[in-house]
Amino acid sequence: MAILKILQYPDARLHTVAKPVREMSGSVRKLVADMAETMYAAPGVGLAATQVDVHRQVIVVDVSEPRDRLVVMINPEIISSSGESVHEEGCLSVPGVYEKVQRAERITVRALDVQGNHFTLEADGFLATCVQHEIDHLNGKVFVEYLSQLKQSRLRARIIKRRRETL
Ligand code: K1U
Ligand code: ZN
Repeated sequence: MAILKILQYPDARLHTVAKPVREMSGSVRKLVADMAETMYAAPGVGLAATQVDVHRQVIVVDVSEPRDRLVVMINPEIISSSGESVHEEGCLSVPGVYEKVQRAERITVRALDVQGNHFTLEADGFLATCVQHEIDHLNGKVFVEYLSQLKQSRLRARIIKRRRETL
């Protein structure tokens, strides 16, 4: 297993739209194992393949407290959603930034597991938020894009300033 490098906003590669996984090969299983290790090490509660510069539809999520309930979703698709909820979100690609985002409260997601079997996940609360955040990554969307244009440009300026200071 390996810890992968996580792309940092505003990297243009974070806006790449991921392609579906066509075959459940050894390289997909290795990617899943490396992504899980990277997420736990960060630490984070989710990670999308886009964030490690692999543009395939693969996400890993674990919102459990003992960090022992890994959910792997390949080619995830939200087939129904209802309600609205607002949670504070963070992102391993935008360190140090936490903002409230409104999303669906409950979702039903259809996906493949690492064996290539279809399964359906019904999620609500923070798990639903996290899965929606990760699926957004696969569609090339970073959570800060839900913020106003003013907040986004202030954020970009802050990140560029912080990077210049650490060079
Ligand atoms: O996709 C990512 O960048 C991971 C992100 C997922 C996420 C967090 C909060 C709301 C929606 C999606 C993170 O994991 S940021 C780190 C974080 O929130 C956290 C880390 C350790 C323990 C608990 C939370
Ligand atoms: Zn993120």
